[in-house]
Amino acid sequence: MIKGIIFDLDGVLVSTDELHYQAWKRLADELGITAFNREDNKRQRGVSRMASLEVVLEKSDKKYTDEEKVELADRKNGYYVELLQNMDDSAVLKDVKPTLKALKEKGLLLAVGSASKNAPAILEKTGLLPLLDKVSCGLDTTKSKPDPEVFLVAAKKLNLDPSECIVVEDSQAGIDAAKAGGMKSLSVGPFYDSMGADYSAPLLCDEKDWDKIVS
Ligand code: B16
Ligand code: MG
Repeated sequence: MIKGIIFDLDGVLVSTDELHYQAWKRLADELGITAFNREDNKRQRGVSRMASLEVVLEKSDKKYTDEEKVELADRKNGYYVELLQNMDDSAVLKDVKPTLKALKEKGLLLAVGSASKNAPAILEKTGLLPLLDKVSCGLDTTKSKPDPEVFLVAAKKLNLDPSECIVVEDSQAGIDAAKAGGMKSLSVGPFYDSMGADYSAPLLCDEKDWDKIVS
């Protein structure tokens, strides 16, 4: 029986995916990597900052040292954090707040499982933090999705077995991570019907669908 729901953050609860793209694009342009595009950006969804940087650099002939890569990732994060400054609850995706409240009222435990080290700041700025029981994010983990670590930490923080949790995700890496962790999965977002999840829906499901999923 499902007792807990673990939500990915970017692309599931809030729309920060465009801000990530703009920050990576700014860095890519500075490095003269003009071929970096939205198609590449799809592969950056849900994966860590350093793994996302590799997606940008694979279009460059230049080889960067590990030290240089850390500087580049920090620089991109600076641009991203700049873009986050103006963020407020308008960044929360449609129906998210009423859905979280309704799920809470059904007695379900709710957590975030996000690769982002900026997750706590984003949750604070958007007013989502009080609606969640626990947060597991890039600050708690060393391995990037599709490794299940971030979701296993979330389940542990909720005091639940992985088999009692369902993960809601917008990225293939996240759906693969849920499966690797022994959890059920629901895929949402623009690529929802092609990720091989247990359940799929373009947006967070309505109440009727949730009743089926958690029963
Ligand atoms: P940061 P999620 C992920 O968040 C993003 O989808 C991904 O594009 C980003 O690289 C990753 O967080 C790390 O974010 O640079 O802020 O630590 O989808 O797992 O909520
Ligand atoms: Mg995501």
